[in-house]
Amino acid sequence: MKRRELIKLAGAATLGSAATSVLAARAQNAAPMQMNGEEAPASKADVTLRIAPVTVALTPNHIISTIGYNGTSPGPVLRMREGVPVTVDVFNDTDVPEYVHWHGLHVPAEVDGAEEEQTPAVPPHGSRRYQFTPRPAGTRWYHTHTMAMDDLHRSTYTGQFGFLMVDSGHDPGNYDQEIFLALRDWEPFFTNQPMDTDEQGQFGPQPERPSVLDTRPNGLEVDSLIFSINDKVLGAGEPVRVRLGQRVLAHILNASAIENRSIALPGHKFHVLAMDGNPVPVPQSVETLMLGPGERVDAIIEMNQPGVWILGGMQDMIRNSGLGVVIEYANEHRQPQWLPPANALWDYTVFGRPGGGQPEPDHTIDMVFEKIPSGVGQFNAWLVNGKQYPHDREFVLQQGARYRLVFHNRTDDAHPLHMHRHNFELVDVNGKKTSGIMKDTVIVPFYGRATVDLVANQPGLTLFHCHIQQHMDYGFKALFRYA
Ligand SMILES: [Cu+2]
Repeated sequence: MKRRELIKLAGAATLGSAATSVLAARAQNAAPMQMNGEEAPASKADVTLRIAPVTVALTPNHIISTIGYNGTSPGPVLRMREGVPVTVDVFNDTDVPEYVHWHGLHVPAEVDGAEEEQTPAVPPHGSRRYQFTPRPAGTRWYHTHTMAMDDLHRSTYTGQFGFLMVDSGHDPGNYDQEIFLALRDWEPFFTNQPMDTDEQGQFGPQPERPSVLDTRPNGLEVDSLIFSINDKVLGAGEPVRVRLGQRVLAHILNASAIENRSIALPGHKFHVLAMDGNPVPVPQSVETLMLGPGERVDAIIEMNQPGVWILGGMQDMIRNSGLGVVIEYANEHRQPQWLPPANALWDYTVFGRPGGGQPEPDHTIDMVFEKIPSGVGQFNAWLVNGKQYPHDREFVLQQGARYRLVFHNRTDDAHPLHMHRHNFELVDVNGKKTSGIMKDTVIVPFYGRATVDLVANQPGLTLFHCHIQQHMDYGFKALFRYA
């Protein structure tokens, strides 16, 4: 663990230096199309995305090369209106086929942006037009969706991600400032000694803990030593400037390919309005947020503690290695402060209605997740119900039916499980019942269990997977079909 402590931040010395603000990723999607020899589409698109190499200045002295959208990473914040059809032209300036996945949208498989669902690829040095009707409203995101396997310069290890805001037209707008915070790690590497960051799940019940643990040596996992919020390491970008009494609406996304993250802002609470873009039944104020890769939280932060604070990762090593942003009140000029929150627990069910109350499902599907440890220098394999992908014809949905999916996590890791093209309703987490929480990604705790209800109302191939890239690549996924 010492190795992380070696990474020192530039810290306050670089505050205010030339850098992009937290809002740098604001909409900039109307750039004129450059054709570069591609065939011109018949009509102008509403949105143009260009996949190409970009540099990201994490600090003035640490500039990385990756792949991004429209010259930046994160890509532009895209804004669409719920129910209003859009045309998106995607140009791929790289040497490999690409997909743009619209995470959280209920769109047909042909445009969802996943090879497994048979969406056509955006060919290398070519383009493809996506046309769909964005729904439902809420904080969605877009990202690449290819396999990376042992190539840490591909797929979600790159900078191909951005926010996608689908507006209903009924946004009450009861806030003074809107900020977008995408949590990231960079320069991933393989190691047999990853740092375990799953604080969650080591507390509480472990209903899926096997009576005899698998003691075979673990395989290679992916780790990182440098973190950011958006494109800046903590202290390297402009602070978020606020005034006493302001209400700040924060849209927070975990765009990591590798790990769940917990964050806090000393002296302040997050009043959680929505998870994965969907309003929660019981908005609550909490001190800590935990997000798995793919998850989003929308929260109001009441600015009522004048000072200069670090909004950042709960773990000292992660935060000190860059996962954070400075929140600076007007006329306050001290060193940014961090204090650990009193309550670090994260519990989805506090935002739901207590108890169950869902209609009885038509069918229940048990899904058991296991890891086959591969040993030093090899990659672990991941099994769903004893098999690796694709589970052809195993998960077949009848349109209109209600399915209760029971996720049994028999591994020593917490997994963010994502269902494409659908939302599901949380029914219980480790036996704690809830209702009314609609999500597209759920963290199933370490040796834990979670149950969700899925209404089969989006015909077409539907990919289900762990949103940790390496787990997905090495078997942790399944394809659902409609009968
Ligand atoms: Cu996983």
